[in-house]
Amino acid sequence: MKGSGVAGTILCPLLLSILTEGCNQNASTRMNYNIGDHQLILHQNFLPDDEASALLLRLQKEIPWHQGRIRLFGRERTIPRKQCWVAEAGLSYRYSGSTLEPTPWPEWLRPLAAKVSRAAGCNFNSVLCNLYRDGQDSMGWHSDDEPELGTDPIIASLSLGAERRFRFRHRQDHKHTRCLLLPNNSLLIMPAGLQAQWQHELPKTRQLTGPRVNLTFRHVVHG
Ligand SMILES: O=C(O)CCC(=O)C(=O)O
Repeated sequence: MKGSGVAGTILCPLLLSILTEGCNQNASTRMNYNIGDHQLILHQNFLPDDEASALLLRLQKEIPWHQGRIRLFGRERTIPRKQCWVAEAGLSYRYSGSTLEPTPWPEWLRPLAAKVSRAAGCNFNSVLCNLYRDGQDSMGWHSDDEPELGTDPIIASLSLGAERRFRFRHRQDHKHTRCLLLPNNSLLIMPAGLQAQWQHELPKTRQLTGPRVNLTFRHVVHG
């Protein structure tokens, strides 16, 4: 009896801390969404909670963010967000009349790229990092179909921070739309073939919205 009392005193706090730890960690889930003939996968709670929070802070602090300019309908304008193109040397990225020169991979980002590559079944060698400071930062309609991504690229998009709406519209019929909510710590996998038929956008919102970092992992086929 005496012995079990001592064991109980030791075991109970241990058991309690294991159980509480379990409760604090949101379970990782995987959901499928159909857009036309394409099946998108949304992993919620892709990373352990504390890892996701630490990563969001580190990305905001350590990525060399800049607010670039693009050419749209013949006019040059400042983009409504900050961005950084991270890739191996020589892999530049051209879109909307501007060229993004690669920032070398920070060592601390490589394990995440490997984990995202495993989840998507694609060997990503580059990532476009986007920082949306608040609800007025956004990204307009486009497809990720630049020639350097090859035909029918798979794109994996990790969202950290504020939840935002993400919209799709069919390239031939703009009235045909779909909308997804991208929560904190979620990974959206856009399958091969989607970009050729659908565009996507991250619209502005009037709601009070904190910062959000989005990482879209890509495979560049030539430099
Ligand atoms: O921030 C997002 O979720 C969208 C990013 C995006 O569309 C892109 O990088 O091409």
